[in-house]
Amino acid sequence: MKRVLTIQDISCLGKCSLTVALPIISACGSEAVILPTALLSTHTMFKNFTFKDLSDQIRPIMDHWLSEGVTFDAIYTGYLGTAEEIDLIKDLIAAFRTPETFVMVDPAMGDNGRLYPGFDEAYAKKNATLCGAGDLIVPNITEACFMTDTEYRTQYDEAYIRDLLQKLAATGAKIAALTGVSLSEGRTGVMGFDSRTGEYYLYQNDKVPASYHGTGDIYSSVAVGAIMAGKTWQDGLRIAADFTARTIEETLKDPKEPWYGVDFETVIPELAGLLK
Ligand code: PXL
Repeated sequence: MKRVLTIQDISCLGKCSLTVALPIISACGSEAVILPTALLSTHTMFKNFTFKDLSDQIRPIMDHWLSEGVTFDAIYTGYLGTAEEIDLIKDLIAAFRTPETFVMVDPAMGDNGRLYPGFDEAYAKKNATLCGAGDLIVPNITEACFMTDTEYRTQYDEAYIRDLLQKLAATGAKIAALTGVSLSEGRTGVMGFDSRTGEYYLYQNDKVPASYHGTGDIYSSVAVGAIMAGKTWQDGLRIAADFTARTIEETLKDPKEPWYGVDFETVIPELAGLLK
């Protein structure tokens, strides 16, 4: 069985980061190992959330795993918390990486042209250095713009997306993918760029007319799960887009505040079909 280490926060309530990654990676048939970076009462779209930095635990946990000879088939990072923590995570990746390890970085830090509460431009730039360690990186357009000093636009064409992908690849990431890319009316999806071959991959599906919080974490978890299940990076990006769209469709049946999170739970049984 493949073993995936996922490194991100625990938001106790609010359907994001580890509470999403764990069930989805398991449902894709891989073992999910977690390294929590911070403990929050809720995600940061709630008011008055608590935040406990757990970075002092990273090195002791890592040293214990190293002494036990633990290995990982994939390392997948998401929302981290502090710039200092990113350096620790880079050390961890270097310590566990083998030529076979698949490293996926989701530099989760913003959306809709803004960084999430608590993050600044220095944090974004630090995340760009983490992206440099990625075999696959999956920022949204907001995150990509903050990491590459690019103007954020809501109206754009394919040339703007290709330019952003090339700037992302310049961080050192082997494959850069941008999520939330809409290149025609009523369609949305993902565009990827493999810097080793120069290949672009565009996948668009019908845009569900709603935008929910936490969809990025669902997307990334399915992508890494699908790739660990033997899919190519292109198929991983496509399956993750289809699954995420389905979760939004499901959520529309039971409308709740868009900042809360999406109902991915009832769509999990469909993963098996998507991964066939
Ligand atoms: O990736 C979304 C996310 C994860 N973790 C925390 C967040 C958010 C988005 O706001 O606040 C704590």
